[in-house]
Parts: sequence; C-alpha cells; structure tokens
Amino acid sequence: MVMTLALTATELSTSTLGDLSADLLLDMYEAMLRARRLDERCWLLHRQGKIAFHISGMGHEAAQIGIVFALRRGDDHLLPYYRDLAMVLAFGMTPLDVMLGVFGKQGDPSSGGRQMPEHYSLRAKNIYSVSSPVATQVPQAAGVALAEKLKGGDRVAVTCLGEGSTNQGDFHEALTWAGVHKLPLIVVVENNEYAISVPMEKQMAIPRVSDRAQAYGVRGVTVDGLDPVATYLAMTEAVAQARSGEGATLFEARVVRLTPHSSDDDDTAYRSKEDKVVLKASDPLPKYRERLLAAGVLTDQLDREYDERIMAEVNAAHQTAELAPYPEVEWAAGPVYAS
Ligand SMILES: Cc1ncc(C[n+]2csc(CCOP(=O)(O)OP(=O)(O)O)c2C)c(N)n1
Ligand SMILES: [Mg+2]
Repeated sequence: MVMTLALTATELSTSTLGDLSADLLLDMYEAMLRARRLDERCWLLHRQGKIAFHISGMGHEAAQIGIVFALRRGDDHLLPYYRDLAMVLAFGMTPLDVMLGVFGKQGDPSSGGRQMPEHYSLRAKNIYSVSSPVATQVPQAAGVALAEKLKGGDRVAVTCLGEGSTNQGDFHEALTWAGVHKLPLIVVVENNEYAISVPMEKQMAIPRVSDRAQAYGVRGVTVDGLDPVATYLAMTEAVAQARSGEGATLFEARVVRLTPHSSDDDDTAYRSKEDKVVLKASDPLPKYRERLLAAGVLTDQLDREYDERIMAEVNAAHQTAELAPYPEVEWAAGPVYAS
C-alpha cells in the first residue's frame, strides 16, 4: 500500500518555485539528473553481471538535493546512509568515486574497494562512512555535532536514515542527547514508507515520524520530499537554527522508493502493479522538469545539453572504473590489523 498521497498538500510544507534564482533552480535540476543517470547505469551494470550489488536512490533525489543545497557543501558534516547517492554527489563525490566503489576497484575513496558498494565516505569533503547497522550513524552524528559545539565552530552535522530505522534505540538515544545539549544537528528521515518489505503502518503507530520530535525537545518538520524547492526552503531554516545555537531538528522528507529495496530484492512480492503506477506518477525528476519548463527556467534545448554532458560524465566514470585494477589481496587486511 502506498501512503504518500494520504497526506494533503496543506499537511506538507509545499512551495512554488519561490524567489530562488534560475541558476540555483537549474543547479538543483542538474544535480538530480546526474544522480539519476548514474543510478540507472549502476542497475544496468548489475543486470549485466558486472557489479555485485546496488542500492538505488531513485525517488529520493529531490529531497536529497534540496537538503544538500541548503548546506555548506564539503564543509558541514555529512553522515549519509546507503540511499544517499544524490546527496554525496552534490556534497563533493564524483561519478568516478562512486563507480570505483561499485566496481570495488583501487582508488575507491570510501574504502579502497574493501567495503560493500554504497558505503560512501570522503574524508576531504567531511563525508563520514556509512554505517551498515542502520541508525548507528545518528549517535555518531550527535557526537560530531557536540564536538563542533565544544570547539566553538559553526558547522552543522547532518545525518540521514530511513523511517524504518527510526525504531532503533540509537535514534532515540541520539535525539535525546541532541535535545538536552541543543546540538547543531539535523536528523533527516527519508520516509519512503517501506523498510524493505514492511509498510509504514506496520512499523509505527503514528502518521509522521516528525511527531516524535516533541518527546526529545527538538523541532519536528515534515516536508514534501518530492519537491526540491520546498525541501530546500525548509532545510535552510533548520540549518540557520542549528548554526545559530538554537538546536536540532528532526527533518522528515516524504519520498518514494521507485525501485526494489536493493538489487537483491524483488518488490513484486509486496507491491502491486497498481502501487507501481502511483509510484511512477510521483517520480520527482519529471515533475520538477515540467515545473521548470512551465516557468520558462528550463528549455528543451538546455535539458538535452544537460543530459548529453551528464551521460558523457557517466560513460567516462564507468569506463575508467571498469578498467581500473582491483586492490592487492594484502589490502583486504591492511587497514584492519597492525603489520
Ligand atoms: C540494525 C540493523 N538491522 C537490520 C538491518 C538490515 N536492513 C538494512 S536496510 C533495512 C531497512 C531499512 O528501512 P528504512 O530505514 O525505512 O530505510 P530505506 O531502506 O527504506 O531507505 C534493514 C532492515 C541492518 N542493516 N541493520
Ligand atoms: Mg524506508
């Protein structure tokens, strides 16, 4: 069952294109498109048997781009989760960084080809390694935010997780801490209404994850995560609060997961053909493209140029990563055990 449409527009923080400049609106579009094309290529590579695994962010791009564009990219602290492809790309990773990771090749900045794909990290851009046990990144982010506060800095820490993962104890502990210490922390919940095959109504007895914020003494916000502009505007407010010492926000973005959970999942077992039709109609990328075209911000010609440029980037990243050498066997234990 797909519940996104159960929330009316007035229940969500929706927006028009606002007063955002054409440059910013187009930069967000380009970033969404880059993530989508790279994501699609990863699925193809998996189906061709060239890579072992992929987790997709399709349907989450508008939320992720709205969030990241409200940050100081590569300077604030980002503790992403496995679905944050668009986010890490816009925060400073390149398509080649990502491709080296999915191929498990030398030069993969996340782990040098030792980790599972989608365990993103890039130290130079303050992207902290994705944690495999879900929600463990939330107390880690609270610790990073506390360190930033103790040092007197003005960076904010942003961490992301799915709605299912908010039922873990780590989430509760971290948010309690964030409230007590007024941490410069934003906990982003990308709510796609599924935890693998488990629908939201079987995960929690409340309609919004952000309702939990009150219990921790932090701000709770729910936005239409299919709208990059609404997400950007709401996130800009949350970031301003965190930076100015007013504390943390639990930031829920309502999104759709357009694909199965991962390349190992078959979602036809729990999502009907009718559900898929609703999902496809919610795809944030064509919706945003149509808005930009209607507003005269984007033209068909410009759209083609973006697509051609991005496809060239994706092709180059794919080819370079496929040809790159695998890590030396000794590297598997290298950074783990003292020699
Ligand atoms: C502690 C822990 N339990 C279970 C898993 C297996 N697991 C990986 S992703 C996932 C579902 C998470 O769903 P959600 O938080 O809604 O995020 P989504 O995948 O929908 O983006 C589960 C159960 C895990 N990685 N860690
Ligand atoms: Mg989910």
